[in-house]
Order: sequence, then structure tokens, then C-alpha cells
Amino acid sequence: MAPKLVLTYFDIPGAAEPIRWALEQSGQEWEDKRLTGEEFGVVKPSLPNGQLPVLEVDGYTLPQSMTILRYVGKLGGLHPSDDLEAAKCDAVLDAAVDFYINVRPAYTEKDQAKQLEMFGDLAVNYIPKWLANVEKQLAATEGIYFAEKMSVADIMITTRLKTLRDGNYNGVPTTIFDSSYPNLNALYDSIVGEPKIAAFIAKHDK
Ligand SMILES: N[C@@H](CCC(=O)N[C@@H](CS)C(=O)NCC(=O)O)C(=O)O
Repeated sequence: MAPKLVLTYFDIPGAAEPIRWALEQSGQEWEDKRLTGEEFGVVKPSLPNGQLPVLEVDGYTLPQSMTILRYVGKLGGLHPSDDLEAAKCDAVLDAAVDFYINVRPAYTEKDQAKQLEMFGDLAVNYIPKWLANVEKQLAATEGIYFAEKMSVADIMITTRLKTLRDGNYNGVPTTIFDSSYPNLNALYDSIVGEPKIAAFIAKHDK
């Protein structure tokens, strides 16, 4: 029997969005629990790492967004069963983590002027290189996905690309993810055009 899944995060895309898309795409039953800051403060001490997201699996609380993403990918057929294909998928998930590690200091910077300067630097010295590297890996595959068929890697990278296109980073041009990355654009269009994901985005994008 399928486990009872409850995903808890804030009412923003953030680290939960690829997990939500993977759950929707694979048609799993799940609860999308979104907490206010105040509600988070109440449950924080009870969480494994004091952070969100967490996935309750039949009452067991699983932390760490990438672990949760791989887990729901495995449950829903979006994480390859072949070892090498799975490794290809995981390498791309790690590239998405690299992106977050590099962008996080600017994202969490409270001083607006300093934040603008930090994002300006990332827009010139980091993000284009990251995009070019991921584009190169996608160009080297035979289809439009990173592994043999659609996986959580494709979903993960598309959510990263969406943050760029949606202008989530103060001072990073929304045009930074442009037509000079044809494979990434094809992937993006394919994933956001998946009917279940498109319906989820239409329901939740503010
Ligand atoms: N490595 C963790 C990081 C989780 C994380 O940084 N969560 C943030 C939100 S994105 C959080 O809960 N922040 C509130 C806090 O740390 O008090 C993951 O990927 O799940």
C-alpha cells in the first residue's frame, strides 16, 4: 500500500517546489501543508534539523529536500532504477545544490544595496558559467532529459531555471536564462508544459 505522505514547508516555492512537482507529476496522493512563520516557530523544536521541508511518511518525519526529492522520485518512477542512470540523475541534483550554495549568501543578505551588488556579481561571474555547464551536460544526452527518461533531475533543474525567469534574485536579469541555452530551454518548456505540473503552477503561482 502507498505510504501516507504529508509535505510541510512555507507557502513559497523554495526548496519544496521540485518535490511538489514530482509528487504531482507521478500522481501520488499527498498533502501540501504550508506553514506561516508563526506556525513554523511552534514546530521547529520538534523537527529533525529544526528546518523545513520535511516529509511525513506514515508518520515518520524525513528531513532534507534532496533526500525527500529522491525518495518521492523512487516512489513515483521519477528516479532511475538503473545504477548509472540514477547516478546521472544524482549528479544533476548535486549541480542544483552547488547553485544554491553559491546563491544563498546573496539571497539571505539583508542589506539591499549589498544584496544587489552580490547578485550583480553572481550574474556576471557565476550564473552564466553554471548555466553553460548544465547546458553542456544536457546537450551530451541523447534525448531531452538528463537521464534516459524524465526524472527528478529534470524537475529540479527546471525549478532553478524558473527562479531565474521569474526574477526571484534582485539584480539578476530575468533574461539571463536566454536562447543561448537551447537544450535547457527545450527541457524547461517540456517540464512546465507537462499538464499536471502546468496545472499546479497555474494554481499556486502568485
Ligand atoms: N539542507 C536542508 C536545508 C533546509 C533549509 O535551509 N530550510 C530553510 C528554508 S529553505 C529553513 O527551514 N529555514 C528556517 C530555519 O532554519 O530556522 C534541505 O535541503 O532541506
